[in-house]
Amino acid sequence: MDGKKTLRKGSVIITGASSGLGLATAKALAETGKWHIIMACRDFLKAERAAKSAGMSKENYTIMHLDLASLDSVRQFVDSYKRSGRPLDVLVCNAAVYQPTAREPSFTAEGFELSVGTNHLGHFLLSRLLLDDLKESDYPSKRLIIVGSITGNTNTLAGNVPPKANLGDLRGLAGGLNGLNSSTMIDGGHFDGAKAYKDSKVCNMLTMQEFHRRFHEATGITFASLYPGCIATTGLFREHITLFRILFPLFQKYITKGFVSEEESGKRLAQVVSDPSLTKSGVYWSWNKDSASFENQLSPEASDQEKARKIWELSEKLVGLA
Ligand code: NDP
Ligand code: PMR
Repeated sequence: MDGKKTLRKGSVIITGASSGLGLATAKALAETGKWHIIMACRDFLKAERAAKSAGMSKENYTIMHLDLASLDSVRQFVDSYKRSGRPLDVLVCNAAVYQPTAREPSFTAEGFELSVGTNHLGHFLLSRLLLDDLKESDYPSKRLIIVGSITGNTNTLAGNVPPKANLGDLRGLAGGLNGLNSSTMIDGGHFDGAKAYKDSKVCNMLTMQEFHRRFHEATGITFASLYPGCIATTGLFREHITLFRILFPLFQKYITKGFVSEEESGKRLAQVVSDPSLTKSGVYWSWNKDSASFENQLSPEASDQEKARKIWELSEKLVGLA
């Protein structure tokens, strides 16, 4: 009898599914017919157009409003999701902003520097508030995935391109990253948009590991991060100068050979969402030249347990959980 039972569709929330990696992942999962994708996006119309142009069929996705640069919006999103009565099987924290040319910092609704506020703190609150829903899922494999990057890892060539990620003693984070009574940078230094992004990715990778240590055994949830490859054509580089946007994909394709198409990157992240063999928790996945996944090594800072614990505790205070 059990053999005849068909598995229900999995429910997966993907933040920032209106472009780039998030959209390509939504498309790849929708095409299997086995997933319902909740596209958690700040721009509803953009997301709707993106889903249509990707050829996703209506019954495979729902768009829900989420602005990660506002903790109120994160809470409202979580409330609406819980009220929808949908199970939650996988949460993918994918959205990000990158401000390499900004001379001055910008801020989230609560006054956190925008890159760390959006990429790390918004996702931190979102995943903390949805953890119970994941816990309750009866799906064969429930997962929480936080997208990381090579550029936050100083044990790689890419991670050594200045400005390098460095969280220092976390004094800026402790002060709220608001530029008033603290620096806007986690390490307390002067504002640098490119560094703030890389620092936020280190926070993403440390948060995934801290989740793993705190909750994997008790909940059975798989926590994972990944470097999807250099997807040099996405909207992430929208604020970079035109010359960079022209040369960067060529540089990555022909010189570093780290280039990956949006479609291929989407297949990689979709694998981390749904591949039955990728259930190991606490792993930072990467792919080799033949696109086979492997467990990658994080830099000393991106695997520093003490820092992970401190970031967790400071972030809890900043987002109002402690
Ligand atoms: P895109 O800019 O194409 O996608 C980012 C997504 O995040 C967009 O959908 C964007 O929404 C959304 N977003 C930004 N701010 C917010 C917000 N405040 N609230 C909700 N959503 C928001 O970039 P990528 O696809 O390249 O980036 C996706 C992930 O991949 C990021 O985590 C990035 O760090 C990671 N990554 C990317 C690499 C690359 O080479 N591109 C390499 C390694 C990692 P909108 O469409 O409205 O702007
Ligand atoms: Mg990098 C193997 C070498 C490699 C890889 C895989 C990347 C990925 N980069 C590499 C090398 C280099 N980059 C070198 C040698 C240079 C100096 C010329 C270089 C420069 C560079 C710049 C200016 N690279 C960049 C930038 C960016 O603005 C991008 C960035 O840091 O965004 C945060 C970037 C990236 N390089 C990558 C990847 C994946 C990125 C962008 C995205 C990200 O990490 O999320």
